[in-house]
Amino acid sequence: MKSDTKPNVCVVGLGYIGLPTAAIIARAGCKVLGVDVSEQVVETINRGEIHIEEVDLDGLVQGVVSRGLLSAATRPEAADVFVIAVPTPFDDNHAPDISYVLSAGRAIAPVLKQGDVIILESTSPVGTTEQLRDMICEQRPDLKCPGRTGQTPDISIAYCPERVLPGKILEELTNNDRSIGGISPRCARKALAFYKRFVRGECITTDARSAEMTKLVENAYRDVNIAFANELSIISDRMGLDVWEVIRLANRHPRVNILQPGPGVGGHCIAVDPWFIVHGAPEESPLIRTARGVNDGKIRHVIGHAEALVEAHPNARVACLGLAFKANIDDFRESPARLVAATLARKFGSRIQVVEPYAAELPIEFTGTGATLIDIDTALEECDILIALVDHDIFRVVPLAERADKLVYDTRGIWPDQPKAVPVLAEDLRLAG
Ligand code: SAJ
Repeated sequence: MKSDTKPNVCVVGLGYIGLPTAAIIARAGCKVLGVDVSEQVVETINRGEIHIEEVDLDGLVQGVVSRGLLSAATRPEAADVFVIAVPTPFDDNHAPDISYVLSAGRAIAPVLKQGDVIILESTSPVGTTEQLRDMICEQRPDLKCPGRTGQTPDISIAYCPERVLPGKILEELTNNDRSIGGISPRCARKALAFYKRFVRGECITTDARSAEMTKLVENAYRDVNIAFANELSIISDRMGLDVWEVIRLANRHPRVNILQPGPGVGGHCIAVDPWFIVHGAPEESPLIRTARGVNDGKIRHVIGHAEALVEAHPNARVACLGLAFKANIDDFRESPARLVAATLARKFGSRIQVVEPYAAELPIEFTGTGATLIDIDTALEECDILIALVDHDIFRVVPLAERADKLVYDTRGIWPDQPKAVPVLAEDLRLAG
């Protein structure tokens, strides 16, 4: 790849990160081939359409596909830069599964040539980029791999995690700073030159292992801080305090910035990535492990409270507000709100209604429960109990006048003006019932 010509790029994995990344690289003028194992995803993208929801992504993909800069296929082809953005889930024991990363490496190995740059973006346990390198070395003994030879390597390999927020992916892909961890400093420099083409944020080079850990640490930091807020909310319930009032006041301190309690932590990153650290250093990570337990425990706490409230009012109709894992998005995967609503639906059947403006129908686990999907106006007209599970703007703006006579369990603190007539302790609710 000559530095003055635009590289051809192959992006492996066209999910929530891979597709926006491929589109942004194409917008910068590089010819991009997106690769995905799903024929359906490939066909959708080749039509200029998208299979995921993300602000402004549809127009961008449509534009770069119609200009011939982005196309998709199920198999990689020769390119100058390869970007791997495939999932790294964990198993039942919270052990990370890097098999998708390794199969992506196996898929690109046959088309690699001298001068190519391989970049791993998937969130990965420390050491994964080196494992990827070792695997490529085995597949292509004819290529000199970085860190495995004293000579100048034929290819460069680096780790460069994304750190974008769903709902703001395109903006953050361009503007956020990036850590770029090379297997060697030379690899980092090659990857840096590539990211400079489309990233406006600062790109900071380091080694691959530090970059891998940085990504995990960022999400563990947030998890630990949300756990603090969630623990405060459980303590406040016990003491009969309004946790949002306490946090609001504490945050007036110039060096205190407590996050917001909620029904637990959802999504595919913050509730997952801390386990990669715990798995790598189990004895040394009691705080990070405990934070995971506190945040998962908060889901059970909310279910217990909600069940007690519904049981205490046998004739009341109940609206669960929200299924998404956070505000103003249509992503229901790994969502505490969805788990709470489904648990209530299984237990209380048709007494439970769900309001989710981002859903066309209820997810599969609601089938046969008798629960139905209704809109917010119907909920406000027909339901007696409101359980606020997601802080969607459309819920926030409901004025007090329309909910003053309701029993409200607000797990997100969206209605600070709600009269606190509802007993807060599950024990109190049982007594009240
Ligand atoms: N949440 C709270 N209270 C808060 C903040 C969040 O309960 O004060 C909950 C949310 O409701 C949600 C969960 O935490 O259920 C996660 O939401 P989030 O907005 O904190 O983060 P994600 O999962 O959408 O994206 C995170 C981001 N990481 C950090 O902020 C450190 C993002 O920058 C990463 O790129 C992304 O994970 C990722 O892909 O790793």
